Amino acid sequence: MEKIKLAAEIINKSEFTVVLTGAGVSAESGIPTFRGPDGLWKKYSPHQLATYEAFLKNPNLVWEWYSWRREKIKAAEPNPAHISIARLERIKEKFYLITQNIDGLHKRAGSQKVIEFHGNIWKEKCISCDFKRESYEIYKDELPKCPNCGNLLRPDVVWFGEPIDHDILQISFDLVEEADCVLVVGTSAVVYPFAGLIEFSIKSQKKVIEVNLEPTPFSDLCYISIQGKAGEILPQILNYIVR
Ligand code: BV8
Ligand code: ZN
Repeated sequence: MEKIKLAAEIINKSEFTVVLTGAGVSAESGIPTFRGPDGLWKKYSPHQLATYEAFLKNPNLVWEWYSWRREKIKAAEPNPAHISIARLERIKEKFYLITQNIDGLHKRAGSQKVIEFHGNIWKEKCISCDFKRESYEIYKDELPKCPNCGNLLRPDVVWFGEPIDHDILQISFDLVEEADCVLVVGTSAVVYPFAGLIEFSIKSQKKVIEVNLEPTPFSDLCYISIQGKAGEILPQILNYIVR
């Protein structure tokens, strides 16, 4: 309990709070994480499927995987971790959320100041022209084609080996630079450049508070590291946040 009170005290004193999240924040909504045993889909690891090469080689397989995830996400609800972060946004005057998650559950929980660092699973773009759209389709056999040029549409997410949008990268590092408190929730912190935001926060002596079921490469370097379920820990922290 002491760590929870201390974490709340730091957030209460914080002039500018930034929250960084990963798949662990959606685990209690039934969304498989990447690393956990449930991260595997049909023997494929996410790293094998979340690449442009994999898509060109077998677009049906990759779309089958994203359709499977769309179905899970459609059936899911934001959990108390998402809701706590949305509440914190309404309490803290200067606040921002940067997530690796493409599931859109933060926004469904009411978060507005959100950067989707790796894109959103409900967005699609053409592999050759600049056509983009939002779609809630679950593709079975027929794959989505571009109404402009007829080429394949792909999920508008960032795949391994692909750069993060330059503006998103710049704004995200600027936000972390301005923050005095960084709350890191449910990420294994191994995928870059997102993990670079955590590294930068620690190096520039921000008050970094980590909430994770397990230790991560940064746990010992954080100001506070709280081990537990985000859906249980974050509501407890919110209980001590002054409105
Ligand atoms: C790029 C979108 C270059 C798609 C994703 C530096 C060092 C080493 C490697 C690299 C480097 N720089 C770049 C690389 C390569 C690579 C990378 O980082 N590889 C890793 C594996 C080593 N990075 C890239 O390829 C990036 N692009 O570098 O481009 C470039 C530059 C210029 C020009 C050309 C090219 C792009 C990376 C983005 C890939 N896309 N997602 C999709 O989702 O389908 S990454 C994807 O995996 C997620 O978005 C997320 O980022 C990552 C998974 O991590 P987590 O979200 O943390 O999930 P995970 O399952 O791992 O962990 C869950 C955690 O939650 C655990 O710690 C668990 O304990 C905890 N937990 C579980 N339940 C709970 C909980 N915690 C609390 N409560 C619970 N209930
Ligand atoms: Zn097109």
